[in-house]
Amino acid sequence: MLFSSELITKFSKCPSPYVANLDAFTLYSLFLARLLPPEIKDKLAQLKSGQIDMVKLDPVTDHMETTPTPCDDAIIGTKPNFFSEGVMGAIAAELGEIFGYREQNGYVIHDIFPIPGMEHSLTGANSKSSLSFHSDGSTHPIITPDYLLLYCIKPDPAACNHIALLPDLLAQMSGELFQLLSQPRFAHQVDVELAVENKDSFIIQPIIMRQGSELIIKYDGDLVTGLDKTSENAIRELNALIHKTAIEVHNQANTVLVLNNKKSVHARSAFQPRFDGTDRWLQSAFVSKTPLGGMQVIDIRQRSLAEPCPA
Ligand SMILES: O=C(O)CCC(=O)C(=O)O
Ligand SMILES: [Fe+2]
Repeated sequence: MLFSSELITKFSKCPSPYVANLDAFTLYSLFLARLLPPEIKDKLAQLKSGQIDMVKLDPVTDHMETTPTPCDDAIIGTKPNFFSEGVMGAIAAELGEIFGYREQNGYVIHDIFPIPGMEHSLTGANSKSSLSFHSDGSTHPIITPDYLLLYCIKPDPAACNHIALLPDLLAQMSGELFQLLSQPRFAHQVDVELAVENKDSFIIQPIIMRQGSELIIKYDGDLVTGLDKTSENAIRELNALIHKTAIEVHNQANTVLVLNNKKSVHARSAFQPRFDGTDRWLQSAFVSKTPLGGMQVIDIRQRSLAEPCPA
């Protein structure tokens, strides 16, 4: 749904989130959240209540970004205004609290674009390889995002997202497979972007687990391995199920995808990068539905300060 010109003006006045002190950005996001159109608020309410696990918003503006797509992290935050950041801040404020990881770069808005030399990496900066099914921050020792926001600044016709929802996976899963996936027989290698101290660290945990009275999934097709043959087979079966149930989502400029990051896994198809300023450009943000006590940038080194840990 296109925002009115009055809304676009207000969202464009959003302060920069690419600064050390996020107070101005998070405060203005609370102001913007109140202005979100009722249709968007309704969808977000359904997501919060668990009725649905994914929302795709139609383009919120017909503005086409003219700022060249960056191709390295040094030129982040160069758009003439922070409209998309304001939209994400408002949606995040409606769902809970926005946060980032100090180890990633400390920003609460992540710019995702192809980077030369990383065409086949296992990160969102890749392009010629597809990005495997995963949930974000699933190995982080302090907090895994409850919701993931993906704002498409510039699409690429070849690049689409695939999304598999946990309820669909569970509906088609055998009891045996469920029992295997819910046991701690899987090594989850810690994402390179999060592993500051030990690049080879991993944690042993199930893939499907319980959080309160709910089932959640923590998975990364590139980083999770089974500890024995039976667990390896379980991963193969899970992958087959994910591919069978996944839906394809094509982003357009200014569409926003909001996922329950603990009830879904997402992937991205391969595409050809050009590195000429016209490449695909997305922004992502993490949301915690549990208040973070002012810790918008999560730092593993301050772990004791973060206790008691949200799941
Ligand atoms: O580029 C995308 O569509 C998603 C990127 C992603 O999932 C990630 O960087 O974690
Ligand atoms: Fe992701």
